[in-house]
Amino acid sequence: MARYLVTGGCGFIGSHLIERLLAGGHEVRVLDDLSTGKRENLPDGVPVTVGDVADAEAVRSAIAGVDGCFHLAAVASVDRSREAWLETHHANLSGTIAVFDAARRANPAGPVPVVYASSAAVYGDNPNMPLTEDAATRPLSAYGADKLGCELHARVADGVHGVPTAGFRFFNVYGPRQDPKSPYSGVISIFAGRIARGEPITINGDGEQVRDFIFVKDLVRYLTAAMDRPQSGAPVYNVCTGRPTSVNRLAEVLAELSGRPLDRRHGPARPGDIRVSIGDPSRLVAAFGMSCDTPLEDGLRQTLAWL
Ligand code: NAD
Ligand code: UD2
Repeated sequence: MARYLVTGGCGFIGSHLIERLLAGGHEVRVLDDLSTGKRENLPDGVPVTVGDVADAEAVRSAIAGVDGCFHLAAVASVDRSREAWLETHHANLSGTIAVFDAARRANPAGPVPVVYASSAAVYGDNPNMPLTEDAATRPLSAYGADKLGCELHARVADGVHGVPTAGFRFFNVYGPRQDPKSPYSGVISIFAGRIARGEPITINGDGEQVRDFIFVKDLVRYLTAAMDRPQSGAPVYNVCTGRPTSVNRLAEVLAELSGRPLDRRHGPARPGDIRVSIGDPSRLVAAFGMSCDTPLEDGLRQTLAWL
């Protein structure tokens, strides 16, 4: 049994991670500003401190005495990072440095490990698919630039301050509790919500753009495995399946699984939309001995069942 701090624990991915940690008998506490997260995402009894992860004092007090920290708090939206550049930078990069810094003195036994969320957004418009971790990083957004900054500061945390870290570049994550009503939500939760309510969906452009969709319950297994075996050298891993799915195909499968007719409209392509995003999961599989193996249909069924 260990004690963990989960920043952003009231969010979509954080709530699944906490479910897994509690099932493993661990003690969990959360730091979250509830900007997109909800307390209802968590079972009763999980202590939540409402605070900003960029507030160094709030982080120091939340992390005191834990055995490790899962750092997921961020403004998880490329659009928001364009609208509120400096504000999202505080949360996304300064917040991460605050966590690494506090991890140095979190425990009298020494620095504690930090497992943190990065993003496929660090690759930007790199066209060399599938993307390996060694592919060039060329972020196109403030969000992607800040996630890359987190990875650079993880090297400082490890090399200069002895804080073990592991970073995970999530591709397109989906599953229950991804808010279908948020305009910043992923395509799966938007389509699933609209199709289930019998509303039309809008496909941006021709719909033949592809993504590498990962089911949230597959993802959280890597986070806990990395915490169990902290490594030096600030490694980063793609979290992806290596399998492409087009937006058109996604819409068709969702309509079929929900037993609803598909009312699909095509809008203009989203400015700056990436045509193909596929990751190479080889390093992830080699390091952890497991792959993201939930078939898309099964993950979509679970997502629809939650609505
Ligand atoms: P989410 O919005 O559901 O969760 C983020 C959580 O962080 C929320 O509970 C929010 O209230 C909290 N938060 C935001 N700003 C904060 C601040 N300044 N201080 C404290 N708490 C704050 O999003 P998610 O999809 O669960 O994302 C979790 C992590 O995964 C984020 O770091 C995100 O960038 C990363 N990520 C997600 C995806 C995806 O497809 N969902 C892809 C790549 C990376
Ligand atoms: C994802 C992440 C983003 C960043 C980026 C990295 C989400 C929500 N966003 O952006 O944070 O990590 O990857 O490259 O996970 N679409 C439609 N109709 C809709 C909504 C979306 O056609 O109503 C299309 C959209 O134009 C895109 C695809 O679906 O081609 C996926 O869109 P998304 O917003 O879910 O994710 P993405 O890959 O743009």
